[in-house]
Amino acid sequence: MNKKLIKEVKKSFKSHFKTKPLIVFSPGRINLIGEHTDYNEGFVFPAAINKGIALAIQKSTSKKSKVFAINKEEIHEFSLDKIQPLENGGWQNYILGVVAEIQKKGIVLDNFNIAFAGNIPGGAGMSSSAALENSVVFGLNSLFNLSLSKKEMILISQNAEHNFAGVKCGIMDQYASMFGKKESALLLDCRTVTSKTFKIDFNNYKLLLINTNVKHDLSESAYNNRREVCEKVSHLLKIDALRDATRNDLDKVKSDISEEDYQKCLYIIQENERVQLFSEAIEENNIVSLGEYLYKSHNGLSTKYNVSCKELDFLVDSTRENQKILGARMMGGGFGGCTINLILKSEVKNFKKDISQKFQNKFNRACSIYSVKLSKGTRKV
Ligand code: GAF
Repeated sequence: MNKKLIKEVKKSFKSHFKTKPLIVFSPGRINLIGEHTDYNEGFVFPAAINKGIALAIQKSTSKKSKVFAINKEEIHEFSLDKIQPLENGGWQNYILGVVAEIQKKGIVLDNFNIAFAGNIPGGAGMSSSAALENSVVFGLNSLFNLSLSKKEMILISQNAEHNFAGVKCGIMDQYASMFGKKESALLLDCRTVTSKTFKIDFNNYKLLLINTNVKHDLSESAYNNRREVCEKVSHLLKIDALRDATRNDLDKVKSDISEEDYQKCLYIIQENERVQLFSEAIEENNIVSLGEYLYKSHNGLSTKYNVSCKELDFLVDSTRENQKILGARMMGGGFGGCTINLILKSEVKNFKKDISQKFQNKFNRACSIYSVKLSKGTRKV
């Protein structure tokens, strides 16, 4: 599948820019567990997948840099001086942001051309934006021999997201997309930005993603608002981040904060613990408890952290009575996107048919279902 994508990008670049490009593939990600814990300096458990962005890049002698978004059939041309975010910029801002963040380091770039295309469904919570940012920074690093380390590159990508897309994201998506390993997930400590690799094999079970195909408005402001709540309470507790808090600590400031904020912080403390328990269960090959943690995570995200929506809740609730599904939860930032399900391999076909029908009947629109392979991170191809 990616071979076709890469071929298409190469061909399109050559026909537009008439030179031979360097090609980068940067994957999207899934997250087994640990949602919204990354910006609390906690733990997350993501994996890079076999869907992503293919990007072709080469130096240019013209006075401007040009980027061709193949899927959208849109070209953006810009000068490397005084780069600013575009007011209604979508994909353009991820690219401009990466370039500007590289320049902030005092690095002088020459003009370049890019063509890119992707196969990550947009708005699905599978980090197409991190994949795009990483592909650009990785491509520029290779093209101009910038000697940036992978860690420097993901921080550039994250800053691009903060300053050009306006989302104060954590480091999970950029890390997973850059450092992903084949057939593995990464238990990432977002404080030290280091990870432990876990080979993933769920015996007779597999992961299945179901996309609600909805992305609700205000998801970005709601995301930033969650982060502000966490930081406000950390400040009150005189700690760097909620990673350092226990429920006991939180109870001591309960009367100083609203019940909603208390519940949100409690969710973070509990989710962070769950990531640890989940990784222990993987080590013990205790697949049944993995499913239980997924449900607990969803309950917390939905009722305490308040980032689910009716479509996600419906998908998760529809699995609860099915003995062949061990667990499910919403994945990513929330307010739409996908659920991740741990399902008996032999049940996949039945379940797909059943849930598609139920979702259609309930919301009068289709959901989409994907199987993904856990794959390597950003690389030259
Ligand atoms: C989004 C963000 F980009 C991540 O940093 C993370 O916070 C995630 O939402 C929620 O876990 O994908």
